[in-house]
Order: sequence, then structure tokens, then C-alpha cells
Amino acid sequence: MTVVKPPGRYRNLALGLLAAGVMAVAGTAAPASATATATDSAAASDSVQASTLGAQAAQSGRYFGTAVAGGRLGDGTYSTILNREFNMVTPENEMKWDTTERSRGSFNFGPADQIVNQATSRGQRVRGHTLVWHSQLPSWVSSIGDANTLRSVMNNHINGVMGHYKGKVYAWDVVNEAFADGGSGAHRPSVFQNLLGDGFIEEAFRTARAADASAKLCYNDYNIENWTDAKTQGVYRMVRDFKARGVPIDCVGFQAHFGTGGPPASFQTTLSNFAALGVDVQITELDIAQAPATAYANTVKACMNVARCNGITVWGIRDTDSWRAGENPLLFDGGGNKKPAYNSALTALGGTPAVKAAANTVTKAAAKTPAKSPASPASSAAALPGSYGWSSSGVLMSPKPDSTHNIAGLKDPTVVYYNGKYHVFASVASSSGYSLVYLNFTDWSQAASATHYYLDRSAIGTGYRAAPQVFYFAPQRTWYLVYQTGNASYSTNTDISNPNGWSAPRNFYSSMPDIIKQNIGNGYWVDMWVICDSANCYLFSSDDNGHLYRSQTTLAQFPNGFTNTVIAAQDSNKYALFEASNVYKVQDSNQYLLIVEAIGSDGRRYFRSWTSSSIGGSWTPLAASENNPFARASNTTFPSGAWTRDISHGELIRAGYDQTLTINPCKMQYLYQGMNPNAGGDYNTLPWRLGLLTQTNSTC
Ligand code: 9MR
Repeated sequence: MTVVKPPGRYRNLALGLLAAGVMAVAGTAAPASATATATDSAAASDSVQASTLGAQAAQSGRYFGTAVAGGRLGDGTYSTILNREFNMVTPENEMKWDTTERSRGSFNFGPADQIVNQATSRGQRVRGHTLVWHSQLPSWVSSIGDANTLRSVMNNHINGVMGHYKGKVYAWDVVNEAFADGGSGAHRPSVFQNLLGDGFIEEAFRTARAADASAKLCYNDYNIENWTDAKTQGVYRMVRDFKARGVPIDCVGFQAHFGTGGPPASFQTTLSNFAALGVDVQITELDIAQAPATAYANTVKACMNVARCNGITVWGIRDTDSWRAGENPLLFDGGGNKKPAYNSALTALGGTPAVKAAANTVTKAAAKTPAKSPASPASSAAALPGSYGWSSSGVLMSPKPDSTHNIAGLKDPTVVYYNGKYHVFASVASSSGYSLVYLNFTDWSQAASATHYYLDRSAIGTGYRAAPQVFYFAPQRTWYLVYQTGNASYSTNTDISNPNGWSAPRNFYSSMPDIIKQNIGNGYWVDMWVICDSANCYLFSSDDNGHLYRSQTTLAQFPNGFTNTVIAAQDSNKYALFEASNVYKVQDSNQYLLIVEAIGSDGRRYFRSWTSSSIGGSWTPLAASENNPFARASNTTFPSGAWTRDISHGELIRAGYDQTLTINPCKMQYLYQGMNPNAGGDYNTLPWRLGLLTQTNSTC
């Protein structure tokens, strides 16, 4: 093969020495140390003892939000608590129809923009509240007398408001409080119901989906927390019907305006019954008369015990901010002091009240204690645990040099299970450079005997091609192989099992994005990774200089249009956030998992992990330190012999094979590269081999 010697990390002598375990270099190069990692960008990464509601909720992939009144943002006590405690914000009144479209066709977004802009700039997400509601509705709407006019007015309102906030709102309360109180289980009378009939809710959701496909669409109501109530049952029947008929609905909001007794005993049952329909459930407007600590704890626990209950919002910050101020129903008193209910809510979220342990006082000893599993019982089984154990296979795949391919290392595997076979693509490395290889087999026991097909014989051609990622892009019914060539490149194929079917390389970018040029320093642009949600595709890459980048395009434009390149994560210690990042969707949850390869204080490769409820972040440490790593030799057993001390570049085995990169969080498996710890010399000739980790501490 004709190989152009690759630029980049593959000629990085220092890294070669590090990989070979030359500790003098590792020491002077100051790789990640346990304390640096725990106190750095991954602050409190080892601890479940977060000191704020938002940080604690994030430990289990949830959010903790509050209603915000724009008029109070100038109040220092208010905004201090807001920005310290909460990572989701609901404008209390500013997105309602009587503010956003007071007269027909004339939209006013000023008040809500103020809240949204402040929240976004602080990394808080936004719940949109609300689009179609009988209350706080201008009289020009409630006095409309014919169905066609109202239909067009309703759809125009949804399009106008959602269009303005497109991409900026996590979830919309599309329709609010449409069901009647009492025993009927029917819709309540309203101008929408009276003129458009039962179908107005469905129409609103369909319009909303088309207006912003990136927002979750919720139905929101009060007095639907008690399972046997007629109103609860009415809403349940509607959601079941919507799911059965494909009407777009993603979540149900339970307002949870409770009396002193707190939630009904059946609240958790209600949440899990709705979740079982295939929607997220959220507590959207929580307040409890007199705020008894136990009542708050019971409410939070009900959510924590349901995997798809992915967030809690309280309806205001201080008692004096509440619409029920006379009942002192919130977590902070009028002076902004934490009430007993605050500590009980924080504890129920899985942490310890700040009085006992604050994140900023995490000690070295505390940082060495592995985190306990964040959420609790069996019903949360789908959530990822906060610490990991693995068992490794022996070497499963080794290079198979032939007369024209002199190979030293088999590296960087990507894998899908499709049509009864594992399909593995990997880099092959030698002193002359890098190219790609493909093999398939039905079972791991067959991996060693699989034929290696060198992809430089396809239209992919010769030259620097490395670090592949394969997935099926369902919208185009096409397989994509993403890899690095100095640029981020891809080839396509309609048949994954045909190694000759791959197209010639094409680039995702015309050239390296400016933000990468500005931050890459002496690093190298490597390890491109694509993942898509229902609206967008994202292209991640690393620079071996402490930065993880993310670009974005729409699902419709993919593979073109990757712009908006941003720094998705960074660490001042480049070895702590090095390369080989993977992002996955966690099945049946709202979580995404990010893992990034780091170089430890022993000079060996290992993985750190974070979670987020969206691909765009922000990323919360999961198992993210040397002492509590995602995958490292130190949390791996080697029943057939410790053949490697590096757990390096690879991929989790996915639940499917499409562009969503979905993983099943139960008994995870990770295909990785490792090598003989005694090997050394030129980085390109290191003897990398492939092995498989299987999770040993799975709770499901
Ligand atoms: O908290 C809101 C209050 O400031 C408004 O005056 C009131 C007007 O109806 O709406 C309150 O918020 C409501 C929310 O939008 C929907 N669920 C019930 C909430 C409490 O009334």
C-alpha cells in the first residue's frame, strides 16, 4: 500500500513514551492527577454530595428548575439563588398568550427573551409555558366565533412563538389545563374546545412538532397526580390514544400544586403508568402549602423512582415570590434562606444537604471514594450507575499482515451488530502510516479467525485514513463510515458487508474550522464522531490539546452543512480530556453518555464519562476521575491474564446500528484497544490489539 505518513498524534514522540510508560516523561508532562481531575473542570466528579438542587438532580440525569418572574431578575437575592440552585427555567407568565400576542398577529417577545437570554447564557435550559390555554388568553381570542378563524389563529400563535424560540426551548407545554375538574374525565369548556372540538389538542401538537422538531412537546395539567381521579384517567386515555395513533407527544407535566399533605399516595404509580405509555413525565409547578419537609421529600422520591421522570420544577423561588404567598409553599423563605424542605428535597435527590458536605469542600479523601449509584431502586434500572467495574476478555483480534500490508497495530475499533453479525472497522498502523480494515463474525469467539479486508482496495483508497466510526443513516438508507484524513471524512455504502462498496472519501468541512485553528495549539485534529437526534446531527472531534469540539447540521442536510463549531468540553490539563470521544443515547432514558479518553498519572490510557440530557450538553461528570474512572485497568479484572494496562480508543456495543447511536445501559460492553505493557518504541509501531470489556456491576 502507498501510505502517506499521517500528520498528528501518530508521530507524537512524547505520547509514544507516555504510552510506553516512561514515567519521567509522564511526570514532567503533568498528566491528570486524581486531585487535579476532581477539582478541575470535573469539579466534584467523584461525589454524589452535590450542594445544589440542580447539580444534585443532574447526578441522575435529571434537572431541577424553577418558575422565573422577569420582573424579579434585578433582585440580587433572587438571582443569586436562581443561578446557584437551578438548571431549568420556566417563565412564569412571560410566554403566555396575553403577553406574547396581545393583539392579533402582533408578537411581543421582549419579556420572555430577557428570561431566555439570561438562562441560556448561564447554561440553564428553558421550559416553554404555554401555547394553548383557556386562561391568560386575550379577549380578542376568546371572543372569536368561528372555527376556521380560531384554527388559523391558534396555529399562527404556535408557529409564531415556537418559531421565535426555535432550538432554544427544551420542552413546551403545548396545551395547558384542557381537562375539566370533577368526575367527568372530559375536556373543559373553552373557546378552543367549544369551536374546534376534542381535536384541538391533537391539532396543536401536530402544529407544534412542525414548528420546532427539537423541542419536547408536553401536555400539562393540575390535579392529575392521583391515579384513580377521573381527570387523571381522562388525560391518560388521551396520551394513550395519541401514542397509539402517532400524534406527536413527548411528555406529560404534572403541576403538583399540593396541599399540606403533599402528593397523593399513588403519585409514583401515576408517574410510572404515564411513563409506560412512552412519554417522559415531569413535575412542572411544584409547591406545597406550608412546605412540609416530608411532603417535599415524598414528591421528589416519587420522581426519582421513575426512570422517565426526568425533571422537577418548583413554581417560584422564595415564599414571597409565590402565587400562593400566604401559604409559604416554596423551598426558600422570604429572606432567601433555605427551609427544611430544601434539605429534604436535596436529600431525596440522592445527595447530602449542604450543611454536611459541600462540593467545594470535597477533600482528597472524599474524592477517592467511588461515587455510589445516583438514582435508586429497580424502576430506575435504566439509568447509568455512577461507578463501574469491568471484566476483560483476552486479545480477541490481532493484525493480519499480508504481502502488501505490513501491520504493527490493530486500533480504534468501531462496531455494529447487524443482520446476525458483528461488523468491525478499525485502523491498521505501521511505521509507514495508517489505513482501515474491515472484518465480520457471528460471535466474539469467531473474531480471531475472521478475514481482514483492507479498505485501501476500495474507493476509500490509500493514504492516511484512521479512527473509523460506522453507522446506518436511516433517513438515507445508507451506511456511513466516518474517519480522519487530516480533515473529517466519510464514505458511504449500501451494504455494510461489502468491503468494496465504499465510496471515495469526501470531507465534512472545507477546511479546519476557525475555532479549532485557534485552540489546537500543538495538538492534532482527530477522532471524528457523528451522532444524531430526531432533528440534528452533531460532529464531535478532539484536538489532543484539551478540547472537544462539536459542529451541527440538520438531519435533512446531513452530511452537509456542519457549521457552528463550538467547544463542547475542555480541560486545562490536555491529558485529562485527550481524544477518542464517544457520545451515545442511553436507551429508554433522556440521557446521553459522553466518554473521553484520558492519559492517567501512570501514563496509561483510560476513560472518563459524563451525562447530559441533550447532545449539546452541558455535561455532568458521571465517573470522571482517575479514582472513579469509567473504564481503566484499575476497575477491570482480567480473568485470562492482564495483557494490557491501557484501556484505549474503542466503542460501546450499541443496541441498534442507526445514527442515534443508542446503547442499552444494562451489562454494557466496550470494544477497546490495549497492548502489551512492556512494549515501547515508535508510537506507530506499538502492538495494539483488540479486546472486549463486559460490565460487572450492572444493576439490571
Ligand atoms: O404563577 C402564575 C401567576 O403569577 C399568574 O398570576 C397566574 C395567572 O393565571 O398563573 C400562575 O401560574 C399558573 C400556571 O401558569 C399554570 N398552572 C397554574 C399556575 C398557578 O396559577
